[in-house]
Amino acid sequence: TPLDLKSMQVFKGLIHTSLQSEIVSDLRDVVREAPVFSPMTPYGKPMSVRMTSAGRFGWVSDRHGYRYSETHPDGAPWPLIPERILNIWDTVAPLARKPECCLVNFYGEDAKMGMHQDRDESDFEQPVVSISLGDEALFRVGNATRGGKTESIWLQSGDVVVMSGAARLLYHGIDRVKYGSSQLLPKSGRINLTMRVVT
Ligand code: MD3
Ligand code: FE
Repeated sequence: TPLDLKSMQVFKGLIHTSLQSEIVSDLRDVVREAPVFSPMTPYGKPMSVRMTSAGRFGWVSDRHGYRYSETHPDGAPWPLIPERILNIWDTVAPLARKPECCLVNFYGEDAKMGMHQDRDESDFEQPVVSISLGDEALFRVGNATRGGKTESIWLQSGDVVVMSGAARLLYHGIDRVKYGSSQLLPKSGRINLTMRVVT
């Protein structure tokens, strides 16, 4: 049974440790085909989070700004979203369309993600599903406009968050990672998978 935080659904510990490890090995295959990169912020500074994607679309950023692209910065199409990751979408969002993007974010020791909205998709009726792996992270959720009261929760390895309805357009971000808090990954750090319908 999910915990409701500002109408987002948090499924604590939905993914058991053996499935988490299998997903990490699926991600090694994804990264071999689509190497991680440090996207540039619009200010010309690299983001502290490194990323890659799977699915029809991936998230890229360059001098034109942030956008979805059907190709990796190296020009190749993105790898398919691994079946085990699609199965989690189907479990928590059975009525939704299929995800067209699985963004893979890598957080090292000092990585964070500033407060933002996910609003580059064309259908906000479709949910966003997030999977946390590895070190725990302090997740903050605010409101549909910038500012106002926020709530924070620690996201741990195996937690799944579903943003739909009123939650879909809330500002959110990652304040910090408790580096070394999980044994899942050989080198510590956190991986977040964010699946979305883009078109
Ligand atoms: C709330 N990622 O990639 S996941 C992102 O942990 C992103 O890497 C964070 O925000 C991360 O855009 C947070 C949880 C999440 C994902 C999507 C959301 C929260 C959301 C969409 C709408 C509202
Ligand atoms: Fe986001």
